Amino acid sequence: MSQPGKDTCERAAALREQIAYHDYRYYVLDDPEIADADYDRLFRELKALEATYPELRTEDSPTRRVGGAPVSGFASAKHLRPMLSLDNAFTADELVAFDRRLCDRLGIEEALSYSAETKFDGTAISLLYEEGKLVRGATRGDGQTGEDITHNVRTIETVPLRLRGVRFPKRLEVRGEVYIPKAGFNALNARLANEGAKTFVNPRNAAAGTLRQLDPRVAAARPLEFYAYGIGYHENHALPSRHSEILEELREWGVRVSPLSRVVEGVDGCQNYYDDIAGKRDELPYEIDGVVFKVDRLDYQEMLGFVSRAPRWAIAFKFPAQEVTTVLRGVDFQVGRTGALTPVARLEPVFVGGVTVSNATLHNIDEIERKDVHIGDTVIVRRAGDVIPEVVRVVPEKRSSDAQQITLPTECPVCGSDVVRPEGQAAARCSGGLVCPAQRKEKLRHFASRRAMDIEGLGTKIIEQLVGGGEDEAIVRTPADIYRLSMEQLVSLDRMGEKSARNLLAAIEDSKETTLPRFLFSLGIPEVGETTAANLARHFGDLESLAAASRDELEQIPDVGPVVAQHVHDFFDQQENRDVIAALVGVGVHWPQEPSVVDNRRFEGQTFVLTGSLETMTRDEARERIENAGGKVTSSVSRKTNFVVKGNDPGSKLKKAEELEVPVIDESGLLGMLG
Ligand code: 5U1
Repeated sequence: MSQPGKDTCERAAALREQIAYHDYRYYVLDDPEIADADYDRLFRELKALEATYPELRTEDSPTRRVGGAPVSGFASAKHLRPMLSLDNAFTADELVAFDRRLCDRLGIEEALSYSAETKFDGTAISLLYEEGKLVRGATRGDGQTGEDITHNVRTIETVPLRLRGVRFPKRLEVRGEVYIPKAGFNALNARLANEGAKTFVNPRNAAAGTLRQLDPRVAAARPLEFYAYGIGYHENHALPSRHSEILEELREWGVRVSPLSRVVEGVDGCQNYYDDIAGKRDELPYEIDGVVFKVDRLDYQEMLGFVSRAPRWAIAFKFPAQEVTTVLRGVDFQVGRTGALTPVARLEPVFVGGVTVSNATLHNIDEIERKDVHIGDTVIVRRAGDVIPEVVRVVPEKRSSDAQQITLPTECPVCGSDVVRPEGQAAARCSGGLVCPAQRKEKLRHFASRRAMDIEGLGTKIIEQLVGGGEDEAIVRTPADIYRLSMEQLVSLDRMGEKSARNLLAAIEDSKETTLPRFLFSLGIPEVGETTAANLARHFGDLESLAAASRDELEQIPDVGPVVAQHVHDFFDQQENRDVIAALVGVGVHWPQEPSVVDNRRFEGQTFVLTGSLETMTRDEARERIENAGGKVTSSVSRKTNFVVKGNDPGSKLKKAEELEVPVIDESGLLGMLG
C-alpha cells in the first residue's frame, strides 16, 4: 500500500481537530455549530482516510471510540491522589449543623460560599491526562487503588481523548461520574430483553457493570456519559483560588462539567439550590440522588482537611427516600453469615425509586412485632439509594380479616437446627454454626470478598457448588479448605473451564499473602467491619495479643464498645474459631507484623508543617500518616512547629522555617521517621 502524502496527513489532522472542536461545542458547551449530517460527513471522511492509510490512526483519533481489542483482565490502577467519598446529610438540620461546624472551625462569622452541584447517580471514575492526552481511566476501587478501565472509558464520547489548548497541567487527574441517561437505560434494557439477556435493575448498575466489561465493544454500544466534578493530582499548575474556578478551567480544557453547578452563599443559598434541583429532578435526562455542597475557597478546604475518607469541606445532601404502598404476600426467613434470621417480605411487585421491588427487609422478628405486620397487609415500602428496600409500616385500616400473623420458625429453614433467640437480642439465630450450609456459604463468601481475602473469581455461584446442600456433598467446609482445592475439583464444577480454574487457583495462592486487618475482617467476627479490624490490628500488632485480650482491654480501642468487645472476646474464646485460624496459618496464610501501638504514637505531641508536593504520597496521605502516629499537622510555621517537611517546589513556609530555625526534613526523612 502506498504511503499517505503530506496533504493527506494534513487533511487527517485537520479532520481530527475539527471533530474534536465540534465534540467540544456539542458535549461541553451544549451549543453545536454544525448539523449532525455535516458532523457525520467529517467523521466518515476521517474513517475512510484511516482505512486507506492505517498509519494515520492516532491514539486520540475520535474514530477509536468504537472499541479496540478486549483485555484479558483488569490491571490495578493506583490513584495519584486518593479518591475521597462524601459524607451525607439527610435533613435541613444536618445541613445547618454542617455549615455551622465549618464556620466554627474556620473561625468566621460571614456566610461561606459553596460550589453547589448535582450528585450524579452513576459510578465514580478518575481520568489521567499526561501532556493533555488521556492515558488512563480507572474506577474508584478502595479510594487508593482502582481498576484500569481505559479500554472502556475511551469509548465514551463525552470523555475527551485530548485536552484543549495548552495551559493544562502536565499531569492531571480528572474526577467525575460515568452514568447512563434515563432514556438510554430504557433502550438498553429493551434491547437486552429482546436478546434474551439479563436486564439491569437501574442505570447505576448498568453503568458500573458496563465499565467492568473486558470487551470495549460492549461499552461502545452502550450510552455511557461523563460529567467531571473536580480534579485529583495535578502537576506544574498553579491552581486558582476557588473550586468553582477549577470547574471553569476543566470546561476550558474541553472536559464536560455540569451546567447546573453554581456558587451559592451560606446555608440559605444551599437550601434554595436543593429546592430548585429537587423541583427539576424528574425532568433531568439522568438520575441524580441529591446535591453536593463544597466549600468554594481552596485555602479553606486545605484548612478544614478531611476525616477518614471524606473531606470535611463537602457534603452530599441526599433526596429523601421514596415510599410506595403495596401488599405483603408472604415472609421468608434468610440465614446470614452469623446465623441471624432475617425476615424478608415477599411483596406484590411495585415500582419505586427507579426499580421494581418485590422483596424488602423486615429486619428482625422484634421489628415485625413492633410494627405489627401481618401477611396480607397493605404496607409502605421505602427505597433509598443503595440501601435494601424496607417495610416501613402497615396501613392498619386496610387490614383484611384473613390477615395472618407472622411466626418465627423454631427450626432453621436451611439446616433444621434449633432457632435460638438470646435474651435481650433482637435477632433470632440458627444454632447450626458451620453445619448450616447457609451460614457456611455466607461466611466463605465474606472470607473471599474483595475487601477481605480478595480471592478474585471465588464468587457466589462457585461457593454454592463448593459448599453444596449438605455436609456430605461439601468440597469446602472451612475457609482453609479453599487453600486445598485442586485443579481436578475445580474443573468438575459447572461452567468452570481449565483457564478459569487455573486463574482461580492462582488467585487463591496470591491471597495467602495478606495483612492483619484484612485477615481479621475476613474472619467475619460479628460487628467487626473494616475500620474496627484495622483499629484492632493497629492496637495489638499481632493476632496472639488480640486473642488474649480481655473485654476491658478491647474497650480501650476507638470504635470498640461493650457489644463489639463481647463479640471479639467470644470469638477467640471458641476453640472452633481458633482451629479455623490455625488451619489457615497451616496452609500458608500470612501477613507482615503490624507496627505496634507504641510505635503508632511515636509523634505524640509533635507538630508538623508540610510544604511543596511529595513524591511517594499526597499531602493528604502524609497528614493522615502523621496523625495516625499521634502527630499534628498545621498549616503555618511557628516557633512551636517541630518539623517542616519539604517537598518539591516548597513555598514560603520553608523560608519561614529557616528564619525561625525550625528543623526541616525532606520526604525520605519523614518516611524514615514513620518507619
Ligand atoms: N457533584 C459531585 N459529586 N461528587 C461525588 N461532586 C462530588 N465530589 C465528590 C464525590 C465523591 O468527592 C469530592 C468532594 C472529593
